[in-house]
Amino acid sequence: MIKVVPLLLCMLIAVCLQGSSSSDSVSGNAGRLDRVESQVAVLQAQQEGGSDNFWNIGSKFFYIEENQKVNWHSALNICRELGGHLADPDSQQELNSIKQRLTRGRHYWLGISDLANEGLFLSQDTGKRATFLKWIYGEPNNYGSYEHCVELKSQKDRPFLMNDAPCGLKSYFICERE
Ligand code: MMA
Ligand code: CA
Repeated sequence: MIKVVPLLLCMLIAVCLQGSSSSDSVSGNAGRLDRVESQVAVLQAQQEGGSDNFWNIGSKFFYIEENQKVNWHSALNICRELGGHLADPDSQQELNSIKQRLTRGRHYWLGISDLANEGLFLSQDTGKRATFLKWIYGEPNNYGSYEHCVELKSQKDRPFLMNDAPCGLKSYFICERE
């Protein structure tokens, strides 16, 4: 019996080593790591953001994530897990209320993209054309031809306005709940 345990351990290690040596499994591990990372991000947002941290404007509730930067797709996922969606402000009044709470110099993802159709910016929530777009002068410019996700950013002392940015970029984000 005493000799069986090390033997079993050796077999287990051999199987694991064999598994992880193929390139398939390397990318599999990367995928698993991504999923673990995104689960951790959700847990963190749930803990810090919880349902109580949504604040009210009119008939909507907003949550501003200021503790972790994530790519646009993770931001989508986290907002869903919090029971809402990545925000798409639909009036100047709403944008003004949100702007007051943002931190200068930071970038925040919104739930708007032209991933499906270059130049056609859709609300992720409705699947329809975004009704309220307030671009920084010169935007959207699809800089480098890979900017498909919309963020709020402020330059120096200018107000927060929209910019198209690479979806893989890690930024803070704003969730919304009806
Ligand atoms: C950055 C990036 C772009 C934006 C330009 C404006 C250099 O790229 O934020 O999305 O359009 O700045 O100069
Ligand atoms: Ca841009």
